[in-house]
Amino acid sequence: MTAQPGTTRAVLALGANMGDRLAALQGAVDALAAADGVSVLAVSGVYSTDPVGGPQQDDFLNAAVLIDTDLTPHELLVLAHRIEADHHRTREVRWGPRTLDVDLIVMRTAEGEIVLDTEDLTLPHPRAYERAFVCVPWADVEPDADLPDLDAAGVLRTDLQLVIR
Ligand code: PH2
Ligand code: MG
Ligand code: MG
Repeated sequence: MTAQPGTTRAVLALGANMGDRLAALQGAVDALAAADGVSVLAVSGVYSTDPVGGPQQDDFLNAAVLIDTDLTPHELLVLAHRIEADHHRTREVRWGPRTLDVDLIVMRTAEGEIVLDTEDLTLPHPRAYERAFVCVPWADVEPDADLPDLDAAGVLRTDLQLVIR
């Protein structure tokens, strides 16, 4: 589905594997809902997932959020980073453990999908379609989204476990 004229629809992916993971995901949703220029339309279930990539680390909780926003992609990125920082997120190890990760997955205007490749932001998210921990929650919030066949080889969902709906 596309956004209303003048607004942008966006899918955000949330992840956490340190500290109180569920509180961090809920805190991110609350912060998005409270932010100027953002309306939260839907929140996925919360999934327990095996870590993908990076060092050996604890399981993640992952979720997805569908929003409408007046923010530009970079304004939304700044908001995502602010929400991460508010949850004591540090960036020591790429793909390493984190208290909260808020990733921009796709953004769409009435004109279509926003395609962007800048130093700090690439849209659509370059690895989203390979990651069951992104696509499965995404399908919750956008059942009509054009997602890969999640049961097909290459996108495993055996590591996914729905913990809250
Ligand atoms: N995020 C990563 C790296 N690996 N694995 C899971 N299961 N969930 C994540 O959110 C995740 C990951 C980098 O952002
Ligand atoms: Mg991130
Ligand atoms: Mg990430």
